[in-house]
Amino acid sequence: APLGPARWRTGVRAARVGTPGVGKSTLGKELASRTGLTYISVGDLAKEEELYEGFDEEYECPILDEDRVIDELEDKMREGGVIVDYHGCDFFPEHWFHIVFVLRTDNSFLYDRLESRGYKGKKLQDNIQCEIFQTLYEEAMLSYRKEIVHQLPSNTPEDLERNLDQIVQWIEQWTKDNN
Ligand code: DAT
Repeated sequence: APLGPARWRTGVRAARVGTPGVGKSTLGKELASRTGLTYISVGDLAKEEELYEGFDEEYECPILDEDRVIDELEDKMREGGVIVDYHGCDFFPEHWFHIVFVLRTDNSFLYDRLESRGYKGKKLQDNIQCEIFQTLYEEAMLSYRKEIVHQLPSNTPEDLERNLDQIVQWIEQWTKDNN
């Protein structure tokens, strides 16, 4: 049964991070439709509001203006009940998040996903390396208390289902403990 909004009156602020292609937005949209959480994709927000401060020629992508992202999100964060997606999380204020989920995908799966998204050459290689070296997991562990950082495997549709259940459970527990 879908969860009613009343069950989701929560102040929780969760982040979900991971290398491009691990499944953040897929999971985010499902989660938003099953819960009352507000789903915020920092990438989409930056695109809509043009929160950029230049262009990276090497990676052919705009450079995020982190300070303006933080300003834009401040009000929503104060309200709570949000889940924020971005590949990294080291520039967010530490107090913003009660829980940080790091999605992880094995190389073979990730390679195919990024290739079919049109990534190639250096961009493809660097993103695969980022996952191999667990760069974003380590970044999360350095930026937040270790106890709030959770890794979730995201290889198969079964993983997606399990992750949804787990995240819902963690957030329900947090809400119980903090009301
Ligand atoms: P991200 O938002 O992290 O860049 P995405 O949600 O766009 O990633 O997912 C990239 C692709 O992988 C997309 O085609 C959906 C697929 N995918 C995501 N999670 C998956 C999972 N757990 N099992 C199988 N495929 C998945």
